[in-house]
This record gives sequence, structure tokens and C-alpha cells, in this order.
Amino acid sequence: MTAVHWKKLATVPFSDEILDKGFSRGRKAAENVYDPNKTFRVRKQMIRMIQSSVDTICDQLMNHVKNWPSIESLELFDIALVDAAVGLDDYKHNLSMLQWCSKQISSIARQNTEKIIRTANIEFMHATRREAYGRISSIVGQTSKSLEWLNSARETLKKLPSIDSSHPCIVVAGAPNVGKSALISSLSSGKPEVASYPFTTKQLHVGHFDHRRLKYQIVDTPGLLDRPMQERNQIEMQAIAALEHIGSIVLFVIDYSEECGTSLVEQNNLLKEVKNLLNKKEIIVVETKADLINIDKKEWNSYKSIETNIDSSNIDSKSLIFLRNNITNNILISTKENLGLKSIKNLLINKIQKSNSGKPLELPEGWYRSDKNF
Ligand SMILES: Nc1nc2c(ncn2[C@@H]2O[C@H](COP(=O)(O)OP(=O)(O)O)[C@@H](O)[C@H]2O)c(=O)[nH]1
Ligand SMILES: [Mg+2]
Repeated sequence: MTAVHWKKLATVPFSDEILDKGFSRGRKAAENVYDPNKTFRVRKQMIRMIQSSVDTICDQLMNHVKNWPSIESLELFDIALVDAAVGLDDYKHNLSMLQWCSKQISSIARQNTEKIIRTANIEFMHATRREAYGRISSIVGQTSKSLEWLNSARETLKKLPSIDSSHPCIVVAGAPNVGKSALISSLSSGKPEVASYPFTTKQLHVGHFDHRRLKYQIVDTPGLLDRPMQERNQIEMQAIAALEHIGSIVLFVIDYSEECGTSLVEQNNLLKEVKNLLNKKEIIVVETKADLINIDKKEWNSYKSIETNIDSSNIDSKSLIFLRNNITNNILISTKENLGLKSIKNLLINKIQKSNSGKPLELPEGWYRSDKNF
């Protein structure tokens, strides 16, 4: 399954715009009718007016129904986001209203066209066409609330992160301000996409890097995996549970300097909770902002030179070398000083490759030219 491109959803027109377009097509279709016999001509004109306007209206409505993904086709993570953002029931109801409308007006078109075919009375033909237009307007009018709902839902959905579940996804967790976004930016090959979750006003980042034709996505979790779990409501728990389905691995970020404002004790409690919640996922713990803690200069410099010489084109155990915190033994990194980033990326690739082995997307080590822009 690929990512849902919420940003690609087209603007939803108002009901009167849909009607105007439909009726104007109907008018044009009638203008193109030529028949010397007045009865035949009017009959054809009235039928064309009804049919082309209904076809145009149905096309407009059904295009939206087709372009909006059906809930059944979505990943659990996306379902949880849609539910929290706009409500699943409303999502389904309002899209089905468009389908209902389309069916109703097609049936009006059929009924009134038959009446026109059966009569030779020109006045009655006109009246039947007018009656059809009146009923069509009323039915389309009944969808106006749904169209408005869809338009505002589109604005909300456009901001949701889109994750492609056919590629690996690294879920980044940790307390606020520990440096998650900075790390996502540093690991990403381009500028991370800015998105938002329905659970928080904080923006989140979705970045990615490529290795051997696989896109490794990195997604932030503000509002989800950044504060004590007892503060969670049901919908947030649902989204967290769904993270298990998209996440290949969890990168838990700790700010050992405590500059983030959350104590180490609290950060470690959060880590325990995340481990409990996502117990099927492998969790890699990294301590960032290494530049802010006391590290022996010699040790730092010698690690830096080792890291610079790592060959990322062939990731094996030799390329997985880290500077570690002497006290906690956790991996140290610094986005500010570009320390440990290459190694952590290699570690992520290595772990994901291992967990993916046997899956068709995985490609054997060394089958392909080395990645120059790693
Ligand atoms: N000194 C230092 N500051 C950092 C580092 N990484 C992030 N920061 C700073 O920490 C603050 C919070 O970072 P941010 O990435 O927004 O944290 P998030 O809330 O976890 O996404 C920002 O002011 C960053 O500049 C680092 O490696 N070293
Ligand atoms: Mg952030």
C-alpha cells in the first residue's frame, strides 16, 4: 500500500457551482440539436438538457468520491489520524451523501426522460424538463452540507503526514525539545516535510533518506510519544497502537544535558512507557546534544576521525562504531557538531535490513553501485 496523498485532494465545489456547471452543459447540448420537425426537435432538446446536466453533475460528485480514499483501503495509522482529525463516521457519511445524490438524480433523469419520450405534447415536454431541473436542484441542494464538510475536512487532511507503508519507517520518540526535529533534518536528504497531527498544535517533520532504492522515512511523534502515557485519550492511544504498523524501528532520543527542560528521570520513564507500548518494535536509544556534555576532547576527536572514514556503501559491523556515554553506555550524537550521524544512519539501515530479510523489497548487500551521496 502506498502513501495517501491528502495534499492532492481537489477543492470541493459548492452545490450551486455544481448545478450551474451541469445546467450550463445542458443548455449547450440543447443548442446543438437540429431537427426540422418541431416535436422531434423539442423532445431531443429536452432530453439532452436533462441528460447532459445530470451526467455533468454526477461526474463532478463521483470524481470526489473516487479521489477520496476509502477507509477500508487505508493503513491503521492513517485511519487513526483521519478519525482524530475529522471523524471516521462523518468521513464515510459525507462521501456516501455524494453517491446517494448521484443515484437520485440519475433516477430522476431516467423517469423524466421516459415521460418526454412518451408524449407528443410540446408544452408537457418543457414542463417535464423544468420539473426534472427542480428536483435535481433540490437533491443537489441537500448535499450542500456534505460538500462544505468535505471542503473543510480537506483543509485538515492536507496537513496530515503521509507515510508510504511499502518503505521502511523510523519512528522518532522522546520528550519535547530533546532535538527530534533537528535529528530528522540532519538525517534527511532533503528538507523534511512539515505536517501536523490532530493531537497537538506542534508541527511535526517527516524526512527521508535513500539507500539502495529503499526510501527510509523518518517521522516525528509530538503529542504521541513525548509525554507520560496516562495523559493520553483513547484516540491518541489508537494512533500510538497504529504506529506499530508503520514503524520499522523506533529511535528514542534522550537529551542527557537536560537542556530540553525534562529531567533524565522523566525521560527514562517515558522510554520505559514507549518500550511497553511498542513492545514488538526494536528501540534504539540515542543521547543527543553531546556537544553540551563533558566529553574528553581526545576521545571526541578520535571518534570524529573514525566516523569520517567509515565507508557507508558497505554497511557491516565494522561501520557500526559509536561514541558512548561512559555512564549510561548510550550512543552519543550531536546534530550541532555533526557527530555520530553517519553511524546512526548506518545502524538504522543495518537493523532495518536485518528485520526485513526475506522480504521482497530487501536487496542484498553490495548488489548495486555504492551510494555516492550517502
Ligand atoms: N547544542 C545542541 N542543541 C541542539 C542539538 N539538537 C537540537 N538542539 C536544540 O534543541 C532545541 C530543540 O530541538 P528540536 O529539534 O526542536 O526538539 P524536538 O522538540 O524534540 O523536535 C533547539 O533549540 C535545537 O537547536 C544538538 O545536538 N546540540
Ligand atoms: Mg520537534
